[in-house]
Amino acid sequence: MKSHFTSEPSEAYIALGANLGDREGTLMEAVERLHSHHQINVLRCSHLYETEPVGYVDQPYFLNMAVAVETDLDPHALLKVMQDIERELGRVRHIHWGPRTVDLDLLWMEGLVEATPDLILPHPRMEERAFVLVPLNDIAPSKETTGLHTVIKAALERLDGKEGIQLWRSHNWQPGSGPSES
Ligand code: PH2
Ligand code: MG
Ligand code: MG
Repeated sequence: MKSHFTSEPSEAYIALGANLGDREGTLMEAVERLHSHHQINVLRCSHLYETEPVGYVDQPYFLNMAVAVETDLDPHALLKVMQDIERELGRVRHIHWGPRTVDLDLLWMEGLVEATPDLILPHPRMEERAFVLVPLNDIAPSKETTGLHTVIKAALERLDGKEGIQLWRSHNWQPGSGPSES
């Protein structure tokens, strides 16, 4: 655990996606930047998946992944860090659900149900999106009390398979050692 935590950290899950430029490099950089924040510790990192675009289909395939972090930030402060990373890595907002250099979505935070104009938790569309659920399934502990695992399992069954989701790279993230460096 990082020594900087001032209060008991909680666990949070973040989905990442990219479909422009060096997708893998950008995702890895986003994970590094999350981890290098003094109040965020990346605990687990999913494999990387290449996924068919959903919603707005006339755009390049995405790479998607998910991470579990621990943090003592409140969800709005965590979201602000995520949006800063998106901006620093060159994200420009053009088309709703359109192509993006990098997208970080806060999915779920331990014990939190929240509905404010800028943040809804759990993420309202995560149960409909295989490109979120498949990576999340890699990192959600199967023996946990929070019910996240149960939600993922049930949602994946309802989704009737994982069409349009291909394993791109199996991945075992360690701080400072993305797969491109090893
Ligand atoms: N993100 C979207 C819209 N569509 N499709 C895939 N496959 N992956 C994404 O991350 C994605 C998408 C809006 O955030
Ligand atoms: Mg998104
Ligand atoms: Mg987003």
